Amino acid sequence: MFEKLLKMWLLSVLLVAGLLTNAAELKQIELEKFKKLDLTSKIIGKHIARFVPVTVNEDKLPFSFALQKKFAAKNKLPSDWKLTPLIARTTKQIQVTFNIPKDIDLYGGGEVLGPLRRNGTVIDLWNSSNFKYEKFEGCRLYQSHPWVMGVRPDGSAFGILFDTTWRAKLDLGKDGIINFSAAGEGFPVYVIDRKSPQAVMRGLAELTGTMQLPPLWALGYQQCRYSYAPADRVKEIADAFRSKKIPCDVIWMDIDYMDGYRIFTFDPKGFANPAALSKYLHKGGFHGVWMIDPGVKYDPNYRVYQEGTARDLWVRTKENVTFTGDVWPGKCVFPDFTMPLAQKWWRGLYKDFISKNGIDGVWNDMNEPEVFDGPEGSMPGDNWHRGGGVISPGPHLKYHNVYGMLMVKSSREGLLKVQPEKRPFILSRSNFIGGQRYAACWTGDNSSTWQDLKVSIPMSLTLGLSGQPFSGPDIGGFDGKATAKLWGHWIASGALFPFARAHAEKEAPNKEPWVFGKKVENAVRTAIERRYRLLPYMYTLFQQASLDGMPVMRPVFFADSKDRKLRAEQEAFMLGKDLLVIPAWSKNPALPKGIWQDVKLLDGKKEKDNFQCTLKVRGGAILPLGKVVQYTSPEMLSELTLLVVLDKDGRAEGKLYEDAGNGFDYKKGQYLLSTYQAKVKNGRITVSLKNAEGKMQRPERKVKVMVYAGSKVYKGKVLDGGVLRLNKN
Ligand code: NBV
Repeated sequence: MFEKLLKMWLLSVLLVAGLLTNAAELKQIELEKFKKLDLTSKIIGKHIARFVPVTVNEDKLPFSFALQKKFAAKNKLPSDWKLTPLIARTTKQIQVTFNIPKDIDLYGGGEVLGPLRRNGTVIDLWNSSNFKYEKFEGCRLYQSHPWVMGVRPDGSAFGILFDTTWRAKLDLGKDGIINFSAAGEGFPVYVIDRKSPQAVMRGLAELTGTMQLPPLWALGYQQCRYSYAPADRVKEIADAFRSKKIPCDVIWMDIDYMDGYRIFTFDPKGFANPAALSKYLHKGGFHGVWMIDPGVKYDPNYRVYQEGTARDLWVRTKENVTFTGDVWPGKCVFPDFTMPLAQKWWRGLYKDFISKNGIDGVWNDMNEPEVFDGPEGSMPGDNWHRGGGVISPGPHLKYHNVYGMLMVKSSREGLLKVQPEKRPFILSRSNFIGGQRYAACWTGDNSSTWQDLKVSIPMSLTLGLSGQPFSGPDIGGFDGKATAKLWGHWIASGALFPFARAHAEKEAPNKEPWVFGKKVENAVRTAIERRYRLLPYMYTLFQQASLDGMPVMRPVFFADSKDRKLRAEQEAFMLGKDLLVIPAWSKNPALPKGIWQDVKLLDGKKEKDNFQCTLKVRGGAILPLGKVVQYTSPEMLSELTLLVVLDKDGRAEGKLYEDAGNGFDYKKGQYLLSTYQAKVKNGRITVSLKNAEGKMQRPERKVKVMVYAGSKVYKGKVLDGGVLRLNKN
């Protein structure tokens, strides 16, 4: 009864205030004067301030979806604090404005199309499916990140987090004004002001948390299509990878494995025995990831529908009846993930699904949610979510942007419950800032075009700068026909993204690595072998990201944030701080100053094939490389290679993180974080283990060392932990 009254009251207030308008039903509302709001301004962390309109009780802030925890106010704002917002409201919306000097470069804003440097762009924060990126004039995609980072000419930086889930617009005006306008109630604004972009990224991680360390297999190369079906086709694809000796860790099962697109079911003909399929995959060294959408088929004879209906868990319309909308299975109902009961039930659905069928990972798609016959391809903004616990009841307009996030949070918890000894792997199309805590991300339905290949780089860089380190595109392009040349170039850079998976649309011709002829097949093998060789370095970067939020894939300007020439570079990119990747098609990339040594990764193999990216290692770095294997396993580190590039003083240092590759023993110290160093003294290069952290036993293994010093390369071998001395002559 209370809930009903509350709902009626809130709906009437919102309707009067015009807050429930969405683009489709925009009424012409008279332009009103903005009323400036007084703010409570406090320091809540190291160089992190919080600004809250006095209309919002600072001691009882609404639950934040973005933040990983609550932050208590610590101190007053110091008098020299630079960035303070102006917050104002009309009855229709809240506006937050920052006046910033014009010479600041802006980044972030999450999953968007367009350039890395985002000055002058406008982002509509309303999670939307966007097939071929064709709709919404390039300003809206599947995820929302109300966040912007600014880099000043001197290399210092700031970040602004607008902590609201309501539909919003982020306008990064050319004229030095950042303007964020949102429907809904007042909300806190967080400002991080620190010495460097890296320090700001750490601040964002302090606020919104980090990606949990994924299982090692999720870093391997992955093959997908809509859909590999029936099960025999899945096996055929897996077998082809092994017989052609193209490394691969994961095969993906898209919606056609289901029985009539009913989630948590299997097609009785094509996938009669999913457990046997999983067993087959596992035997070949593969893992299987299977799709689960949020739409539940409206079918009184279907268990999932029956259970959710009996528990009364579906999203409702404003008239308080169950909302239905069309998706793949036809008419569907949608779990109201704001309800703790719906979350609990959803978690439980994974129990049998995972344990009986040997499923390794889950792919949550369509979770904006996409609704074919709904306004702007989703649910009406005035649909009603009932909430519960920390989440208050509210309209879809308030919870739309976190629908996907709530779904993947619950999926992750479900997986953890069934297999507490395994690290969950979930890939999600929709999400919200902070969602890196629950799922990885791919950038949705792109096309096999050069434009989409090129934009995949600023897209993943921007996601990294918005807190999500684990992302990548559909390699090769989802929609349409790929030419051999395009596919070859796409895999060359795509294989070096944090998430590396090729995909193809249902109607598209086959796009497996071997369908484009021998030349491309060989280039694909080389590109993927390079990834596997780099996996120890990449896994070390993932571990760092899981601790402090530093992106795995980074913009070139991270190499020198004072060098303004690097600020817009979006063809070349960095993996960590030591490896620069330059696609073969990149004409004149802006590169950092200093020693950047061209390197090869594959012994005795030609890496020059017109497709491969140029790889450059920073002077002063040591990169740990593994053996080329067909799929991730401890075998890859049975022999370690240290690729050393000396700096101008003849020194270098680098780290290697290793653990069991799955499970949580690493949290109890079962890992090894080794720091290797190289020094030149009296005409001799010494390479040694500087120190090590963690309780894991150091494997008995050989270390091959390759030292680049000027124009010469010195090679040697040593037992891991020992000291190698090479004569420099
Ligand atoms: O499940 C089918 C596809 C999937 O392959 C794709 O990756 C998702 O982005 N899904 C969208 C629905 C249909 C897209 C045309």
